[in-house]
Amino acid sequence: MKAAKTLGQFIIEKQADFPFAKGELSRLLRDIGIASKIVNREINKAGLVDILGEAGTTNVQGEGQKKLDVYANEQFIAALQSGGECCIVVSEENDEYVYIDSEISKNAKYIVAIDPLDGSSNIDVNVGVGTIFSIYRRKSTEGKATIIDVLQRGVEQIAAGYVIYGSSTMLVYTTGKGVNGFTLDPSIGEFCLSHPDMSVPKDGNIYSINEGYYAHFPDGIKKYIKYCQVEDDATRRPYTSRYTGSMVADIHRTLIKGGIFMYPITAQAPNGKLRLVYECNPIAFIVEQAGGKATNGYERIMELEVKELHQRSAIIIGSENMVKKAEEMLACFSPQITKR
Ligand code: P6P
Repeated sequence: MKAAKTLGQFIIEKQADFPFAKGELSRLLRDIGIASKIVNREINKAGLVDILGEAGTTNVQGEGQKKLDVYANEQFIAALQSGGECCIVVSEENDEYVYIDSEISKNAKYIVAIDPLDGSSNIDVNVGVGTIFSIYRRKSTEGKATIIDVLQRGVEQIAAGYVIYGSSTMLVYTTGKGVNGFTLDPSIGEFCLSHPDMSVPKDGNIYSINEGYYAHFPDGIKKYIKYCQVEDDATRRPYTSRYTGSMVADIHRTLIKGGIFMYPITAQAPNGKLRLVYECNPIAFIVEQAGGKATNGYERIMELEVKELHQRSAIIIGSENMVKKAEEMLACFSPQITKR
């Protein structure tokens, strides 16, 4: 039986993809892998010890922070601080970016944007939650990195990934040369290559959207939902609806089975709900690298201008042909009024 390839071995092997790499990115990815194993351990215990429930604080989104949110955020920031390869961390849990001002990080050239525990409202009901991360190279070459280094478009990402803490724990990432998935083997405490060269089927029959907001969706989205439900066409079977309320879980399913995930603008969220920097852009990078498509309904997610840390965006993402169909319906029934 062939020995499983660990994440560490894979990262080192792929380092050759970067002729000028001196191992910093490899170390950064390994730091993230280590922190996710620590977070995974606590999530698996969540039902057993009192680390559920509100931590009594709220994050920049004004959402009640669950203790695991706070714990996960601390673990990832600590891992990035000690790794010495990261100069700034942007986190959903921090109003401002975190500048890592330490001796070992003084020459660090990477910026990491992270949603440390996405979908955390699902923790109490044991539905998969996830970590999403995005890695940029700082644009400035000297002095202290600043907000200019952070506000980069998605096309500038050099790596992105997610960890899904579900029925098994997986880390899925890309450095721009395809997408690979690693499953945590608890018996050895290592992420092992389990899903090499992941690709999104061009077509699918699963649509994923919170239909509770149906009344508030743009007409084009309403038309697309009805298209999925085949109200007017005897030649097609209805699609299946799947929505967990945890973006990482819905995206992971889309990556493996195909389908479309949509979080459009609504009356309550006129700019969309999901965050561009640490949710939409990293997930878009992964899905595009797997052959899928990611837009806000009108423009490619990764080309959207990034104006602020916690900027929101609508997102329509998944199987290329399904996203194209949704875009057609938006163009027809909800033409873009102003360039976002
Ligand atoms: P709603 C979780 O809070 C999250 O950020 C994503 O993981 C998820 O896709 C979305 O929000 C769910 O939002 O409005 O459907 O509950």
